[in-house]
Amino acid sequence: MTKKNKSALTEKDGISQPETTNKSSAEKIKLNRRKQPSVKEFVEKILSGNITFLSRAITLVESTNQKHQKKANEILEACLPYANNSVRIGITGVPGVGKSTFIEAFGKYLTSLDKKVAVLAVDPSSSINKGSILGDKTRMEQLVTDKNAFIRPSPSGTSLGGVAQKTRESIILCEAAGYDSIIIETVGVGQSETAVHSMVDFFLLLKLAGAGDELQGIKRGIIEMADAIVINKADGDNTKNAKIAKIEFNRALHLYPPKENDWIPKVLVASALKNKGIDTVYNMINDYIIDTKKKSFFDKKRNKQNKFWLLETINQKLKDNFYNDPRIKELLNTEISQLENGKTTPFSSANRLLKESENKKKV
Ligand SMILES: Nc1nc2c(ncn2[C@@H]2O[C@H](COP(=O)(O)OP(=O)(O)O)[C@@H](O)[C@H]2O)c(=O)[nH]1
Ligand SMILES: [Mg+2]
Repeated sequence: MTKKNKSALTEKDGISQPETTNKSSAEKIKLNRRKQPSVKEFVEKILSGNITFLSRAITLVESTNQKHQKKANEILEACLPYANNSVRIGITGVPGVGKSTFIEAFGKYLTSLDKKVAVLAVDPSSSINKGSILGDKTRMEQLVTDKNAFIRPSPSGTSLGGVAQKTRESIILCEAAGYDSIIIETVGVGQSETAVHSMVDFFLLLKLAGAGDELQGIKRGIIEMADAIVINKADGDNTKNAKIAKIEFNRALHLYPPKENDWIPKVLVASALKNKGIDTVYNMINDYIIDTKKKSFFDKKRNKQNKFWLLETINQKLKDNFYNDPRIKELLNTEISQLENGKTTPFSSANRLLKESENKKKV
């Protein structure tokens, strides 16, 4: 059994696969007979909260097949009017800090409040090491079996832009399926934190208490992005250190200029393992949402994010079209060897390539 197959997430994914579901046999037969349901059928099923169809639609979103993408786009457009009604929370932190454990505890807390929780991930490295950050050490065993939770590992892809776009689209599908709490886990590699920050309402940074000097080792820019820092593993011998760390982070955060919405990032302590402080984190996020909705900042931020993703998607598409063009691929190789032989400059090479791409479009 591969590492991936052992993960509880794969089991969860399994629940969503038609072959292994407990769906009624009539539904199974229907799914088998007509391999690809219509857009209308997809949308109806998603809106009724059908996990099998939600999973299949996400698979279409993640597919690189053009036919699948076209269908995915039609499903997305039809689902859009039913989306948006959720709180989107991003969670980041170094590996081992307890993200998965925290998401499990937090997710269970949310479902205990009758909320429906979808957990997605942005991990561009998952396609390289074949693992998922959601499926590593902690498998969220309780959350996977919760009927009000839907967990989906990171889409695979070569570029962060691609992975992030697929996750954003999956958010829309999950919301249309009635998930009112969307949690997006990311590991702090490269630009993935920035990507997740630009698709969530609230961005949470998990930290561990160290031996003093708490700001050491914290990535530049992450403080500006975080709406809250939660010092995890505040249990046992670590309880005191966590409290000290809280004071230090609070002091440090006050040195930063206030955010656009006047929100001063909060620092809390929690123990994901012992289920301590989870309710406090929930209340804080809730206060934030109420406050930013009152000030219309909530919608403003989402609009800004939509605009950002519009431009981002255009950039991505332009690049993909360019680099995937076989003519360009060939010419690029020629230009590179010309460049290596000192026969041309990067700028004239680039111009020739771009011109070639333009010419091709005209014919
Ligand atoms: N003592 C303690 N251990 C924790 C806590 N949260 C997570 N852990 C442990 O830390 C390890 C890494 O946790 P995991 O959730 O997989 O971290 P991730 O890599 O950030 O997702 C696991 O062995 C967890 O049991 C906590 O609050 N207290
Ligand atoms: Mg994890």
